[in-house]
Amino acid sequence: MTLLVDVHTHVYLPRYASWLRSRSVAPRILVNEAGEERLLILENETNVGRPVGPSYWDINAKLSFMDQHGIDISVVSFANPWLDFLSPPDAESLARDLNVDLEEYCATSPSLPSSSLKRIYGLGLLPLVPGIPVSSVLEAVSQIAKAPHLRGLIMGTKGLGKGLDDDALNPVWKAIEENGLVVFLHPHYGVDPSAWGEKENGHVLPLALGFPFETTTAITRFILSGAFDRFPSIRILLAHSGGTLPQLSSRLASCIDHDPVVASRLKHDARFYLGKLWFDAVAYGPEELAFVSEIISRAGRYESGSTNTKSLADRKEGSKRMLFGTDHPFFPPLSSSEKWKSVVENLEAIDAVAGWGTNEREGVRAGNALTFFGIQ
Ligand code: 5CU
Ligand code: ZN
Repeated sequence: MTLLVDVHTHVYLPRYASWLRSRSVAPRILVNEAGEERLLILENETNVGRPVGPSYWDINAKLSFMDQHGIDISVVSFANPWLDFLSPPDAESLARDLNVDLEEYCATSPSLPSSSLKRIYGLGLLPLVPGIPVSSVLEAVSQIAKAPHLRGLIMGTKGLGKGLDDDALNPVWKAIEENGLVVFLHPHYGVDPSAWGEKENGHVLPLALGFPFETTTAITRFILSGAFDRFPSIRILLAHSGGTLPQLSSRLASCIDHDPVVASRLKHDARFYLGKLWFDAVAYGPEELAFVSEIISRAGRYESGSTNTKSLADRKEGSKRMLFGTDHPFFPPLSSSEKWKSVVENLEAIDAVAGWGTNEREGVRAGNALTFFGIQ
């Protein structure tokens, strides 16, 4: 039996939860009339908020979720909205303290039976807020690089306030690349809520569509800035299987072909850059996983002008850049004893992809993540 490694699983460590409790506007944790804590993080979220509890901050709750679902190792990351709402001094000191807290959280996790591997590794935080000196961000990169159980960092889409195509981020990408850290790119803001109309649809449109659109725009802007040409070894993992980038990549390439400014900035066809990315397998369906794996494997071939269709072989090759995830503790079941539907669906999807064999399924469940994060 092979391992199962979860690369998309979040925490709000106690120090962060305390910040949220101290606030009177979102993001915040409030206590409702029934005396229960609720989490309010998304703009326009109803005042009811969502349930929040030990699974966000207590390592035993994380481990018991892992045990219930057969997850051997988790690579945990801070949940949105990270430090985006803080002043530069607060962001700097909280990033430093939270990275220490996360290293300790991972270090105190048990080892896998008969192994020197830990059950929990982590992705730290950078103080990415407008107005912060880049030197402070670089200090956080070095801090993370020195922490034995942190393998990279989670990042939202705003950068220093101007997005991921901001030239001011160049020294940050360089330091991340040189230190071999992984960037987990994750959404929080979605898109302009006016896109969702007036019907009451709860969180469905912002989460199902807004989140992936946000990731798509952020990584596309990164690609269009030529950042992959400047930092060819940077390793970026995209949340939610890359949003809509795989589906739109040929349209993107076509639009670039007709835009001399962007075309002259890039060394490669836009689809080439998809082959430099990694994608979580949090897509909830086998057809989506099949499609993403096929597209990312074909990415590099477009430059030769040949896209020769080899679907099944492509799916196998592309699966090497896909990694299982759960999004715990978001989307909990209604009863505490149930298995989490999101986890079950994502595992069943991996099992059902046509054209993936045992090697590909085991790779996506664990092997790819172990290699990607250097867990060995
Ligand atoms: O789908 C997700 O990744 C999430 C997340 O991480 N945070 C959140 O607020 N909702 C959904
Ligand atoms: Zn998430």
